[in-house]
Amino acid sequence: MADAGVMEALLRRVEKADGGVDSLEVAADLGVDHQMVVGAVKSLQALGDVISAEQRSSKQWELTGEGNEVAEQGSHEARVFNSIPVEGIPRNELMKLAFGKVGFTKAMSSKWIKVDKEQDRIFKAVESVEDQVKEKLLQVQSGQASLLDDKDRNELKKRKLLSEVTVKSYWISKGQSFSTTITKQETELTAEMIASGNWKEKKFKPYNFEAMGIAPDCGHLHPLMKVRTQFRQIFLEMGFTEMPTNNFIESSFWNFDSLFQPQQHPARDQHDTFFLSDPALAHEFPTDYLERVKKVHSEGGYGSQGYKYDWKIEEAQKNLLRTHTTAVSSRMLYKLAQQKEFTPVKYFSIDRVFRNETLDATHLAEFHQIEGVVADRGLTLGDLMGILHQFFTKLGITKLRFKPAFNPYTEPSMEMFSYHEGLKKWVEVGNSGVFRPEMLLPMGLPEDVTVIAWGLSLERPTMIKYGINNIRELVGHKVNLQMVYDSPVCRLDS
Ligand code: FB9
Repeated sequence: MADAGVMEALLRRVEKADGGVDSLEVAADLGVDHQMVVGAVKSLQALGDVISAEQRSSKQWELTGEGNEVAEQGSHEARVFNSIPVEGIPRNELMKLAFGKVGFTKAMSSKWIKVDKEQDRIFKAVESVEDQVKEKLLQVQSGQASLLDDKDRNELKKRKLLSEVTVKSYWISKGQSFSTTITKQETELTAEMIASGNWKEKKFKPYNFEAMGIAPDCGHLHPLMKVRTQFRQIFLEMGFTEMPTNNFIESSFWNFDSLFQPQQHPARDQHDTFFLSDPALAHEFPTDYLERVKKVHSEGGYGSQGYKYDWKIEEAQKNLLRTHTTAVSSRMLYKLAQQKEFTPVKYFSIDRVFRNETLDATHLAEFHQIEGVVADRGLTLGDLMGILHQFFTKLGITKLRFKPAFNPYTEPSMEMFSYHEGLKKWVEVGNSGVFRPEMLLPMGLPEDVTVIAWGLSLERPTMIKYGINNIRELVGHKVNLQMVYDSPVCRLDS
């Protein structure tokens, strides 16, 4: 709020003025800085339609720094004249004075001084002089620049004692609700005002819809969670149902055996998997299903020769931190197989998985796996390619390539690659495949049902979308929480 005194003084001048007043003149009248009057204008405008203020530019003559010095101490030539004693002064001594050179030239041209060449001394040529330059500058300083003619002003401008500046000011006139008294504006309508009815006499501050809201002091979603929401939305609009993934701990049976991953597979040993010490073993399995899994691993079946090894339940009982969400997919497909009638399904999951792997700038011992699963009669690799194109297009990825790969539980399998315009190279964007019959048939699914599935991580797209290079800037104890607060909303398709 501006100075109330200046505001009231301004209103009084506007009231008396015929038409309006200029803010520069008001500032000169009140002897205050122009910015004080501008502040009063802004405050009065905020009170409603008390005044009307139009911004305008005008040219104004102002003294330069040197001009102010001359107005105070006299022109160079006058100061040279006044510094010459009766007996004269040696030329070189005069030239040592700060105003010597310019003053000597001007005083000579005004015939105020003369030079004795033999002695090289300078003498006064007249009794006294009138310092008109100083007088003119004092006129400008007191706001009477208009008394000078163009010749004078240009001469002073040429000597860099005067400059013409553009000054922004306001032309202030009465508004529709003009008043010389400043009534306090209410900023809120209270119950008391309504009950008493005295709101009718009050003035209310107009609502400023342009004002920025106060940042709410609230929680902030981590970028991973923002990206997860976007992926979840993509799956939901594709008709997928989210799987229940609320069990980080899994048995080796569901994480590996049910996926036809043999018990001697390297991924199943300590250096790739986190096994639990307590409770170390799981004990509850569907017994008839477990027997079929044991048989398909050790003897084969369903047209497969199996792995021909001595499958051990003790290995299947080992509890671990799930290494992929495909363990959940397996549980869901087994449950689906228990239905009397098979119905096609589309499942997805996005949740944490754990791998005892070498850590680096983009890999930690855990990540979020995104997985899509479609079960229907007669699905083919072409269906998988088609749904992958549809899924990745929603991520803004249109250039997709497939490369043959291997997974223990899918055949055929493919890695997906996308051309990254920024990096100018093809980057891996996931893995996929058709679940093997040795996985599906022991569950009891009909022989003509095929299941296609794919997976990718949540961290990789998040790091790319948010421009984060080191995974430790995204997750872990070193994360800068301000990054979380400041992270913008996520739009995957743009
Ligand atoms: O996510 C990965 N890359 C990726 C994904 C999306 C993306 O989006 C761009 C912004 C638009 C960019 C990159 N990858 C898979 C590829 C690599 O990052 C890879 O180095 C790391 N992989 C993880 C596994 O690493 C141990 C990513 C993770 C991954 C790999 C495979 C699966 C899931 C996650 C799977 C599967 C699967 C296969 C068949 C059936 C069911 C599931």
